[in-house]
Order: sequence, then structure tokens, then C-alpha cells
Amino acid sequence: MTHPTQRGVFITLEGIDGAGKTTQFEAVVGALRAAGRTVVATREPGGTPIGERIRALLLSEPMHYATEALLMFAARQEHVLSVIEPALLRGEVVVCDRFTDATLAYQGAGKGLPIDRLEALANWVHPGLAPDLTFLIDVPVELAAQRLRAQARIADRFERESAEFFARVRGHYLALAAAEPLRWVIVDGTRDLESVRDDLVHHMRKILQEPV
Ligand code: Z5A
Repeated sequence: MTHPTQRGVFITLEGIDGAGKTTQFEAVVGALRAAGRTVVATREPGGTPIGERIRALLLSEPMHYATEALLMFAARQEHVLSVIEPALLRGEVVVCDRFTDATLAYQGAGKGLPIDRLEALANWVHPGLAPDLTFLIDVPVELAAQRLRAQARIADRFERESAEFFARVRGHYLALAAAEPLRWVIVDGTRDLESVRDDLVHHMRKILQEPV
């Protein structure tokens, strides 16, 4: 008799720009692979050929806020249907650099689009799908800005937003984490790279020992 495959685990990483999320992504993916898990490592906006083309538009072209939100969800629809859900159905672990929480924080709190409209879009695009675990790598806005300034590259459209904007985004992430403490783990991102990585891997190990 064959047994249905156990559903996989959906893990996301969030934080304001410069928090160190992308730097730590590989540590999370590496810890899972070292534990013998099959991992799909992906990101938003992006993660599919169409999603990556939408990402290029989003990062470079000025557009109305509503257009931006709808493009985030268009890319996400493709990503959920062709990458995330199939991997979860195969019993794999999906690690995604940002997901819908980023839309609530950036387009909602940051840019002022009504949260209930964004939540309605989320319910349409991925009904019943939410991350099992979300890491919020948290740093004060000024430290994140210092780190970005230290990088010798041209800032994209999102990175050019004001400190007040990033303060609203950070505040919304912290509120989301407080509202759902079983899903979110807040990691202090102000420490050195190794300490942040050790913290993430420690939480990953705990999760791997427990059925999520
Ligand atoms: N966005 C949105 O608005 N709505 C949505 O729904 C979604 C996204 C999904 C692209 O996302 C943009 O899309 C993003 C939000 C918006 N805004 N921007 N910009 P992204 O995730 O691809 O881009 P990002 O957040 O800007 O990633 P990033 O530039 O890679 O930032 P990060 O991941 O937070 O930081 P990092 O690159 O890992 O680190 C930044 C620098 O700090 C780097 O030089 C590191 O070496 C350094 N760093 C990192 N950690 C440390 C520590 N602990 N100590 C010292 N230095 C450190």
C-alpha cells in the first residue's frame, strides 16, 4: 500500500533592506540540506521565469503603488502555482526570501495601500497557504541604511525610500510577528554575521526535530 507524501514545510525570511536577510539565506538552506532535507530555495518577487521578468520591472520602473502591489501578486501567483505548492505537495522544504508579509509591510504600511485589499488579494492568490515559519531579521533603520551605503552599488527603486518609510515597514513586521508568535521568530540582526547565522541554525534545528 502506498502512503500519501507528508506535506512539506514552508519557511520565509523577512526584514527591511539591509537587515542581512539575503546574506543569511544560504545558512538556512545549508542547515536544512545538511540535515538531509530536499530544499527548494527561492525568492520574491521572482522565483519563476515570469516572476523574474516582473521583478526586473518592479525594481527599475516607476509605477503607481496599486500597479506595484498587483505585479507583486501576479509574480506570486505564478510562483505559488508552479513552484511553491508543487514542492510542498512533494514533501519538500521551501525556503523563500520574502513572501506576502513583505507586501503587507512595504505596499501596505510603507506605501499606504489598504491592508484589507492586500489581504483580499492574498486570499485569492494563495487561499489557505501561509508560511509554517517566518524569520524576521530585525535591525534599526539607521544600521540597515549604513550597511546599504557601505555597498558600492547603485540603490534600486525600493532602497531609495526614506528612513520614515523603512520605520513604518519595520514597525509593521514587528506587529505581524507579535500577532502570530507561533509562526514568527524575531532574530536580532545587529550582531555579527556568525551570531545571527548561529541563531537561525539553532531555530532551524529545533524545527527539524519537531513535525511542523
Ligand atoms: N518587496 C516589496 O516591496 N513587496 C513585496 O511583496 C516583496 C518585495 C516580495 C527586493 O527584495 C525589493 O522588493 C525589496 C522589498 C520589495 N526592497 N528593496 N530594496 P529583495 O529581498 O530582493 O531585496 P532586499 O531586501 O533589498 O535584499 P538585500 O539588498 O539583499 O538586503 P538584505 O537581504 O536585507 O541584506 P543583505 O544583502 O544580506 O546585507 C546587506 C549588507 O549588509 C551586505 O553588505 C552584507 O554583507 C551586510 N551585512 C549583512 N548582515 C550583516 C551583519 N550581521 N553584520 C554586518 N554586516 C552585515
